Amino acid sequence: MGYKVVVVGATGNVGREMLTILAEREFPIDEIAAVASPRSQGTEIDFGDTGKTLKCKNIEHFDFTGWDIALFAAGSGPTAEYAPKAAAAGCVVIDNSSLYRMDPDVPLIVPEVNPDAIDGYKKKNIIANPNCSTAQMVVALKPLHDAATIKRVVVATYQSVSGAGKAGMDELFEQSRNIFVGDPAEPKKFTKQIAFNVIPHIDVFLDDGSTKEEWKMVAETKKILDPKVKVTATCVRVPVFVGHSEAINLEFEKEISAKEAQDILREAPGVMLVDKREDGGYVTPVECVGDYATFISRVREDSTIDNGLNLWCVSDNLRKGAALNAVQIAELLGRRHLKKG
Ligand code: 11C
Repeated sequence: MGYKVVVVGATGNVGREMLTILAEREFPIDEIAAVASPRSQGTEIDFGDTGKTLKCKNIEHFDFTGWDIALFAAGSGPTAEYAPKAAAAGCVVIDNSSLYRMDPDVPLIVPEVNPDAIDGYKKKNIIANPNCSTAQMVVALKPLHDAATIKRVVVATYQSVSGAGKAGMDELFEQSRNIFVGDPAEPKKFTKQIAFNVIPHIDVFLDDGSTKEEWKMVAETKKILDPKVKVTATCVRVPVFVGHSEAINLEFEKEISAKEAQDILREAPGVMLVDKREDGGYVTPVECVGDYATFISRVREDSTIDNGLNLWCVSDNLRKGAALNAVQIAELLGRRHLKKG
């Protein structure tokens, strides 16, 4: 016996990836529905490589009664309207937007890091999925934090355009083509040219000069990993289609060598260590696309501080950063709370 699962926002980058991953991981499903905005009603979407095609239903008329789990990839606006309705109808919402992440009554879960926190989901019947740049970072940090207690994280991100949705991907493609043929490369989705450039700005600016993406990395890491860990972030958009990269500097309470960290990371859940200290002996974003792992490379000691390490962290932002983590949460929910059969 399986679950009745709804994917809301099924036509977007993350919604499509959710359907692919549900099929790929053979999530036990009795019935699946693809739901989207009224303008996508009737759009046909593949349910992964199952051979099954789903016709998108209109969110405005969808009744969540009798459905077990809804994976929301719809953005904060539609989520604010429909997630409470789904939750009130008894359908557990796993939400990829930022809307509920900081709600004390909503668990924010990365299954490799804080699985026990899921037990609090019944307060609202909603579970939040973190921001992509946070998810991959905490997967890398958790085993090192357990071993030597992280005091401070300094992170710079190199985030792909797919984090900004299909429009971001289209803009990188069109600008690159336009530059080659000598046409103007006007920014639309991004604030400046993204092709052959980098932009130190993701999400809105806050009063202290940081951006909301940077704030999310701070606040979400504290909620998922440990409120005592200090985090400072600089988030940068780069001309890569899929795959976020992060240069992470860590300061620990206890001594930890690069060799010890490599040994820990080699065994850590969700992590793939690729750290050969030779030409090409590290992972780049194009190599992580379509994979489940958070890849770690370039682990080395930082001799400018006590107990310091540097590392390079790469993951598919549409997978571990979004759809995969949401499906892993659904799997965890099934194992712990919604047992079937
Ligand atoms: C980006 N990280 O790369 C963002 C996308 O809070 O879920 C995801 C935003 C979020 O633009």
